[in-house]
Amino acid sequence: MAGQQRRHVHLTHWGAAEIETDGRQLTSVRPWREDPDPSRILENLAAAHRHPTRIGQPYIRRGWLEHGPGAAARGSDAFVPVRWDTALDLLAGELRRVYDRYGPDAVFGGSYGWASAGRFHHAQSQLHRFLNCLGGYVRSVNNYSYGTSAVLLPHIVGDAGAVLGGATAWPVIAEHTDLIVAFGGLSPKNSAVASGGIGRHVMGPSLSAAVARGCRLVSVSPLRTDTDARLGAEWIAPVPGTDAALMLALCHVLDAEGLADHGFLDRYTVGYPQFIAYVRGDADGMPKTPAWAAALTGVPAGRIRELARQLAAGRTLVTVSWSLQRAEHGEQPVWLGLVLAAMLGQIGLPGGGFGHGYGSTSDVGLARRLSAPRLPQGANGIDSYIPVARIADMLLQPGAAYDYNGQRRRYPDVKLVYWCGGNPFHHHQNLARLREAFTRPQTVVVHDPFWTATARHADIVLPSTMSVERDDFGAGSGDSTLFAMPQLTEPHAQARDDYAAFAAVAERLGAGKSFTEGRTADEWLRHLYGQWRARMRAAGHEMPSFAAFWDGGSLEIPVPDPRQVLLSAFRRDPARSPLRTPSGKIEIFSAVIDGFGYPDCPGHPVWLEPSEWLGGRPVRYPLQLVANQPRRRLHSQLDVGAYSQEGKIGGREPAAMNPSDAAARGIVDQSVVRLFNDRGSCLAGVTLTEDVRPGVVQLSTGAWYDPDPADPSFCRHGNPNVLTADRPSSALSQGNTGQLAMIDIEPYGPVPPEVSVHRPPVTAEPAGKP
Ligand code: PGD
Repeated sequence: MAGQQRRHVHLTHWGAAEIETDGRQLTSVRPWREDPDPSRILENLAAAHRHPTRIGQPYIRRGWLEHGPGAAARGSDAFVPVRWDTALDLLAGELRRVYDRYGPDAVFGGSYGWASAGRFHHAQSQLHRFLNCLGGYVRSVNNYSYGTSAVLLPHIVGDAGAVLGGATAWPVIAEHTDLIVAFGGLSPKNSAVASGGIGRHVMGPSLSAAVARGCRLVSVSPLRTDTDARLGAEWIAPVPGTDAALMLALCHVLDAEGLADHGFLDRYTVGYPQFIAYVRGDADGMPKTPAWAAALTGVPAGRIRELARQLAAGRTLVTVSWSLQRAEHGEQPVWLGLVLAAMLGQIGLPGGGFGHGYGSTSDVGLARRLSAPRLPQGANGIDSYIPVARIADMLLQPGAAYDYNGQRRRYPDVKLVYWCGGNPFHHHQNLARLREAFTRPQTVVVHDPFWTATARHADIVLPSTMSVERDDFGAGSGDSTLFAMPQLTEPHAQARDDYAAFAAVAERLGAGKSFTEGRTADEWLRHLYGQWRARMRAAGHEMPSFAAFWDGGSLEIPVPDPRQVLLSAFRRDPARSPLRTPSGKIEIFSAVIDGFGYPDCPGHPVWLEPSEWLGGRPVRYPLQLVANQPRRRLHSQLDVGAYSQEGKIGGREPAAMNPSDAAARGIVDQSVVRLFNDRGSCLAGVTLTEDVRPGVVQLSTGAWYDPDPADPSFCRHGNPNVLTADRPSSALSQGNTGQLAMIDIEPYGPVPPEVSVHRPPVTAEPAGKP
C-alpha cells in the first residue's frame, strides 16, 4: 500500500476528518467540510500514527517468559520482542491453562475503554465476542463517564439511556429556551468528543443561535472555561462538590415564594412531600435556605434567591454535567437537577425541563436515530460482573463482600486480566493502588496500538492497528451519520487488527469457527451491513447497497423525531406513557432506594458532606483539585500527538490555578510544580488564571502515567489519577469519583526529571538470540 495516494473521510471519536495519505503516512488531516465546529484534537492524528511509542510487534514481559505466569517485576520489567506465532501460542496456552484450571470466573474481560471509532473493529466488542467463544468472562457494568447516574436514573426517571438519548434536541433549545442553568457548565472541549464518533459538532452553533435569540446562560462551575466565553454566560463559581447544596437552596426559594408548580408535581411525580419537608428543615431543624447554602457553596445568598426567581420566570432548562456525578455522593446533584426542573413544571415542554450531559459529550442533544450496524458479541456463559470502577478492589480483595444497588455481592477471584481498547492506568483513580492491584493476577494481556501505561503493566502485549489502518464503518453512539472508513495506510510495522489476533488464538483453542463464523473482516463488514439493511427495510427505510454506501462515503441513518423533547410523551399522557419507575412517575422520593438503607444515598436527594472538600475539617490539604477531561486530546489517546504536546509546559501536563493561591506559595506562571497529597504526587506545568476559582487547581486527565521507578505514586508527567481517591460515589452506584480530590501544590525545586513515557519501554534481546 506504501506509495499509494489515498484520500477519504475518516471517523474518529473527536470528529470526521478528510485525510490524505501516501499509503504509509498521513500527509494531510483536515476537518470534514460538513462539520460546522470541528475539533483541533484531529491535529494529534498524524504525528501519533507513526510515533515511536507505537507497538511494532508482539512482546512478552521477560519475567513472565522466563518463569511463567506470575507478577514479579510486572510494570518495571523489560519486554522481549517475539514473533506473532510465538505470542499467539503462548497466549492460547495461557488461556487454556486458566480456563481449564479456574474456569471463566477467573478471567476478567471487563476491559473498559473507548478504543477507536468503527463498528466492526470495536476493540471491546471483539474481546467480548472472543471470550464468550471460550466460555465467558467476568464483565464490568456501567462506565467511567456517568457510572453513578447509570444506576440512579433507572430508579428515579426510568432509564439512563432514555434521559441521555432522549434529551431535548439542540434545535428545540435554540428556538425555545429562555434560560439555561448549566451545573458543571457546557464545556466546549467535552462536546468535541463522542463515543464512537461525531460527524457534525452542533452544540456551539446551537448555543450561539439560542443566545442570538435572547437566551441567557448561567454556568455554575469552579472553572470559567467550562462554558465558551463567546456565549457571554454569567459565571457562578461554587466550592467544588457543593452544587447539591446550591440546588437545595434554589428549591427552598421556589417553595417559600410559591413558585413551585404543584399541578406538575402532583400529576407527574411521587415523594415531593418527603423531600420538601427536608428542604424546610422539618426533621433536622435546618431549613436549606440561601443563607445555609451560601456558607457551604460560597455563592452569595442574594444571588441564589435571585437565580431561583429567574428560573421560574421563563422557559428554563436545568442541566447537570456528567462531571458532577463523578464524585462522592454524585447522585445528589443529578437527582436535585431533576427535582428542580420538576418544581419548575417544565419537564416535557420544548426547551424547558431537565438535561444531563449537555456539554459532556457531543451526542447529548442529538435527536435519537435508528440503530446502526454492530458486531454481535455472543452469549456470556457466566453471569459474573463488577461495577466498572471497582477493578482495584476486585483484584486486591477476591471474595470480599460489597454493596451495590441493593445487592450484597462478592468479588470474583481473577487470575487473568485481559484488556483490549482501554487504559486503566489512565482512567482509574489512585494509580499507586491500581499498580498494587495489578500485582495480583497471574497474567495480564493487553492489546493496544501504543505503549500506554497499561501495556507497560502487561505480560503479553499485542500490537493493534489504528483505525486508519483497516477497513471499517462507523457511526457515533448518538450520531446519525454512518461513515465508510476504508483503510488509508498500511499497518504500523507488524501491528494486526484485534480481530485477526483473536481469530488466530481462537483457532488454536478450537473456537476459530465460532469466533469468525468463517468470515474475513471484509466479509464481516458486508454481512453486518447487509443484516442492518434488511432490518432497515423491514422498518420501511430503503438504504443503499454496500457498494453504493462504500463509494458514497457516508449515509444518514433515519432520525424519527428530529425535534425531540425529553419526556414529552410522558407529559402528554402519563397513564399511557408511564416512566419505567416503580410508580411510573418521576421519583423525588424513591422507596426502593430508601429501602436499601444506604447512609450515603438515602431515599430522596440531600446534601451530604464529602470525605474531602474545601469546607472539610481538619484541613490537611488545602486546595481542591478538579481532575477534568482534557482539551487537547480524548482521555489518554494520542497524548504523543502534536496538539497535545503543544500544550505541555516544561514537558509536563498543564495545570491551572488562581494567582492568589500561587502567590501564597511562591509559584510563578509557566513553572513546573509538584501537586501532592497522601495518595501520591505528580509534576505539572502551571498557568495562573482568574478563570479558576480561588482554592481550586485544575489538572486534566490523560497525561500518560510516567511513574518514578523508585516511587510509583509519583508521576513525572502529570497524571492526576495518582492524586484522586479510589473511593466509590456511594454504595448504591459504586461509581468512580475521579473528578475531585484535596491536594497541595508547591514549586518544584530540583531540575525536573525526564518524562520517559513518550519513549518505548526497555526491551530485552529477542528470545533465542545470544
Ligand atoms: P482512553 O484513553 O480512551 O481512556 O478511559 P479510557 O480507558 O476509555 O483509552 C482507550 C485506549 O484504547 C487507548 O489506549 C487507545 O490507544 C486504545 N485503542 C484505540 N483504538 C484501539 C484499537 O482498535 N484496538 C485496541 N486494542 N486498542 C485501541 C476513559 C475514562 O477515564 C472516562 S470515559 C472517563 S469519563 C473518566 N474521566 C475521568 C475524570 O473525569 N477524572 C479522573 N480523574 N479520571 C477519569 N477517568 C475516566
